[in-house]
This record gives sequence, C-alpha cells and structure tokens, in this order.
Amino acid sequence: MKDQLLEAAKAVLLQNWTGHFTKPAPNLYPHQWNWDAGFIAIGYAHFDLDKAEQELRSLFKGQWSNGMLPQIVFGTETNARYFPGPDFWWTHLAKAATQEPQTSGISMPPVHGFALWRIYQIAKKQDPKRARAFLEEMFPKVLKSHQYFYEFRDPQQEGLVYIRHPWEGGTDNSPIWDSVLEKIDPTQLDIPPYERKDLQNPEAAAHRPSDLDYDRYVHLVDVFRKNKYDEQAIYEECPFLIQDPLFNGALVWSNECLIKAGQELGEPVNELIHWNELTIFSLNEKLWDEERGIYNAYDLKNDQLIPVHTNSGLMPMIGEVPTQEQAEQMLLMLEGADFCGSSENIYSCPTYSLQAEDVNYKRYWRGPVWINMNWLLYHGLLRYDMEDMAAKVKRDSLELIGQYGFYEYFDPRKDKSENLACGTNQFSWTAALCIDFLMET
Ligand code: 9WN
Repeated sequence: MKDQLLEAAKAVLLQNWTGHFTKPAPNLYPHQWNWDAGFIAIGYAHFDLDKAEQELRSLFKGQWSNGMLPQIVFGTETNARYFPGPDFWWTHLAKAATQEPQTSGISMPPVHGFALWRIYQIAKKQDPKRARAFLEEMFPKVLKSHQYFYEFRDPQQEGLVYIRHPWEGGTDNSPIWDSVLEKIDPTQLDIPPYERKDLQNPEAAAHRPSDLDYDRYVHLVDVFRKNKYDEQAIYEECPFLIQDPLFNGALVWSNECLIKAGQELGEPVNELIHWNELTIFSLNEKLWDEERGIYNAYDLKNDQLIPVHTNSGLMPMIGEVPTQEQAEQMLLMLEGADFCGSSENIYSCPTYSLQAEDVNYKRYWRGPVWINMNWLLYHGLLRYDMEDMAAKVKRDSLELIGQYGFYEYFDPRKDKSENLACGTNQFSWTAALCIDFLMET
C-alpha cells in the first residue's frame, strides 16, 4: 500500500514536470508557482535530486534585483490558459523586475529557507558533496529574498512582514482577508477589463473564489501597475496590507534554517539572528490572542487585529514561536470545536474554524483541508512533542490522499457517501508532501 502510494505520487510529479520546472497541476496551473516549488522540491529530493535542484533554480531565475521572489515565474507555453498571464502585470514598468523569464509582481510565503535545509538533509545521505554545493549556491539567493521582506515590507521595523495581495498569502480567499477586501467596492472603481480562465476547469470551477473576489484581486494589481511597483508608493496607496501569522511563521522557520545553513557554510548570520528575534518577539507581542490561544492577523491599513480563526493562526508553531505553555493552549484550540482535531468524524485540519457561520467545507481556503497546511502543522506539533496530534494529522492526510487521490484540497467531513475530493486532481504539492510523509524515518 505504502509503495503503491509512493509510486503514484512520484508519477504525479513526473507527469507535471515540464523539462525545467513542475506545474502545480496539469490544466489549472500551467506556470511555476513560488511556494509550490518549495514543497515540490522537497518531494523530488527523495528520489531525483537533479529535479529538486532544477525546480529551485528555475524559480530563482525569476528573482527580482531587489530580492523579491515572485509568486509566478511564467513558463513558455504560448497558449497557457491562466489569468492573469504575463502581460497583465506590466512588470516592464518595475525597475527591479526580471524580464526573462517574465514574472508576476507579488511574492508568496517564504518557504524556501526550510525547503532548502530539508533538501540538504535528505541529499546529504545520498551525495554529501553535491548537497553542500547546492546549499552554497542557493543560500545567498534565499537570504536575498528575506532581505527584501525586511527592507520593503516591514515599515515599522517590528519584524512583521506585510502582504499586499491575497495571492501573496497563498491562501487566496481566506476569510482573514474579508474585512479588508469588503472596503474595496468594485462598483466605485475603474477595474481593468479581464477574463477569468480558471472557471473553464470543470473539476475546480465550483469551489473557486467568487467574481467579486477577482474584481478586488485585479484592482490591487492595478494599484501596483499604476505605482510602477514602487514599494513606498504602494505602501501609501494600497488598501490591503496585512501581517499574516502563516506568512510570518514561515519566515521564522526559514530564517532559522538559513541560520543553520549559514553556520554550516561559515557565512555571517548576525543579521538573520537579529531579524528572527524581532519577528518572534512581535508575533507574540502583537498577534498572539491570549484568550483564544491562537495567533491573529493584523490589518496594517486600518490599524486593527483581525480576530478571524483559520489554521494560519496555528502556523507560528513551525518556527517554535509560541512557548510550550502557549503551544498547549493552541493544542486545546486545535482539539476543540473550531478544528475538531481529536474528532474521529473530522479530518485534520480544516482551514477555517468549523464554528464560523460562514465556514464552507468545499470552497477553497474557507474550510477544506489542504495538504501543505497539514504538513506544516505536523512539523509544528512535533516541535512541542505533541506526537499524538501530529500522528493524526499525518494519518488523516495520507488517508485522504489514499482514498480520493492527489487532489488540491478536501472536504474535512468524514462521510463515506460523499466524495471529499475538491479542486483539481494530480496536484503536485499534495504528491510531493505525500512522498515526504511516507519517506520520513
Ligand atoms: C493564485 C498554485 C497556486 C497556489 C495557491 C493557491 C492557488 C492561484 C489561483 O494556486 O492560487 O496564486 O489561481 O488560485 O491558492 O496557494 O500556490 O498551486
């Protein structure tokens, strides 16, 4: 059974491999995505080091001269069906953008520091010299992407990085963004004309974000275009500036892994240590919700906390940001009615609190289980020796995949009469992280 699943997962990655990078899914996502590439490279490291390395090299070819690692590095497929394509972003107006390959004009959660370190650990067992050479090659690039965040996305120098678009958060239509996006009224705005392509995908159409969401996404891109990607001007004008606990939690784990990598390579790491201490401090000082036992996001534009509970609020565990005591409170939250972590009827871990009135079990980031979030949560729980819950998260992930296939996301309600698979099939990070779960010793 394990061997069959493993082989099937490898086949998904190889099928989505384009010769230079791996598509997140065969039809819906024809280009290279930022955090997908990090997860995918971890999966490859277990059976094809060459592809693991190529995956990250290809992604970093799109890195801007200011360090920003773009959300999408566009492939060369001429009739790729995806909106927004390369021409919509007007990145030729951005001083720092690479033009070859073309990219989008936003970034994504910084997973590459911990992906690189994990790949190094896996590769060392196969070929130590090669593993070190790749670590050496990638270390400065990943470091530069962190420098970008601390230089351009942390205006109050508090160590908390903001995102300026929901796609940057990776959790596109998360309910965390609602209160901020609701202030953008598309009927009062001149939204550039556009045509969605994602709804042409029959598998995924029903669960995708709404048209209203897309109008707002496009408006934000328009703000970037009009400001020629000048970060200071965008900061002043952009209505969407959010400090997200998943994003900043990933940053901490990646900082920490870069510190280890730097020490291994004999590179200076003082700046990384300083950034990391500040981010950990501010996550606890500003975003920790003592009453609920979870981290909130912060709306920087309107200067207020966003007390909406998704599993992003649990993610600072991956960087060991909470103390043991805080983590125990988080475990209670995870096991309780919000996420039903200890229930046999719910697959861990729904993305949105099951207590919320508007939870939607099948709609994208508003309820379903996503395997990358489970993989992160699993690693977070292990840092606190919460082995039982970690084992459940892993077991549930593998059961969902084994039963329904390598889908993009899953309805969390255990109900044998319903098909719990959602979104698109043959989804690369589901396969890659399944490999990592299975190969872990
Ligand atoms: C926009 C590729 C990406 C993931 C995101 C996921 C989805 C894109 C979309 O697909 O977002 O970036 O078109 O909806 O939300 O996390 O990286 O798999």
